[in-house]
Amino acid sequence: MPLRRLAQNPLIRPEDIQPWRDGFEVLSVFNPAVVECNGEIILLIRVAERPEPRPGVVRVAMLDAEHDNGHVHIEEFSPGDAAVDCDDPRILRHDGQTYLTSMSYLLLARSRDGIHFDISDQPFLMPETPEEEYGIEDARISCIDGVYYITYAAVSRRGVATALARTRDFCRVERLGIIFPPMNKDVVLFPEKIDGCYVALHRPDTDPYTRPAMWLASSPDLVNWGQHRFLMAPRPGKWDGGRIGAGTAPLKTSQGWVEIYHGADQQDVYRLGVLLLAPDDPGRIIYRAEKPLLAPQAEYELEGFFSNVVFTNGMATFPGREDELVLYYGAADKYICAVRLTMEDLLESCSV
Ligand code: MAN
Repeated sequence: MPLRRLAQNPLIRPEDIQPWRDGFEVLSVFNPAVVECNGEIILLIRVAERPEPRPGVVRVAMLDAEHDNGHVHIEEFSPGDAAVDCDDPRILRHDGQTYLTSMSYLLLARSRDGIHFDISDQPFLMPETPEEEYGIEDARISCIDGVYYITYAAVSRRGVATALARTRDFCRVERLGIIFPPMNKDVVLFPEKIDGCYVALHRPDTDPYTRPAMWLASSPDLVNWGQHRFLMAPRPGKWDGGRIGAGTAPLKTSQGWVEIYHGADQQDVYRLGVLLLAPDDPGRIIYRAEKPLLAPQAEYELEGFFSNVVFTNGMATFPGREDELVLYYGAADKYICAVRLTMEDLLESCSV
């Protein structure tokens, strides 16, 4: 399918943002939630910061769990210590405990043209609760009846949970607590009720039984979720053979719900693919892409903090172009990029 990477990619880089905390550096700006609001495109950027490095130690930041005051403290580990495992740059394991090598928060950016963004100088949402001890990550936004609902991963020593927040104006934000307990992430909300219920895609971690798969759940009020139904699993040997998870908020089209999801293969290369779900029953898959829509190819996707990753959390109508979409994505867990595609091409790719 014809996809056009924006010539201005990466649109946002770590150096565009000042560290929020003294003594920290911005490692990555990536995986933004996306929504259109009053003629603007709004991104909720995941900013990952880490304590400035010191020679001979790995420094890990986390919320000060004893005092519920949003303060962080830093623990230092020696990479030479046999009990320390830091093979994956994203995490550090020590004595049966897993930590993150960076701490993320959510930052708001606005744009009228979808390309140039005004980035706020104040955080939109900071880690605050014990379940957010290691940070908050990978938001998604769905506008339901004029209210913007934000789902995000809350990471702590208790695991990765998904929390919900809501805002009407992107100024004030209200936390509604954890809606899916650990281990569960990649939660996206359908923008309207289906058959009288709110619906979400979610991704429980089912290790060691099977690879993490996508599920559906329903709710009367967006807070209490039940009626869980299996949707689809990774396909070993294919581009989405390792792990999968929902990406964009499902988009209502003439042919059904279009969902762009991520799939990692067994070598941890992250790609994006298209899914079409039946309009009246999102548990019925009309189409699932055999080939990815977007795969790491550009230099900024092949090399970064975690290489070979494209990961989306949202898309929007391209400003001024009714028939065109702009899909935002995190590239190599370091940058924010976007591609343009037409609705027609997207729907055509789903017709089997
Ligand atoms: C996980 C999440 C994402 C990240 C990918 C690739 O799925 O932590 O935030 O982009 O891994 O590292």
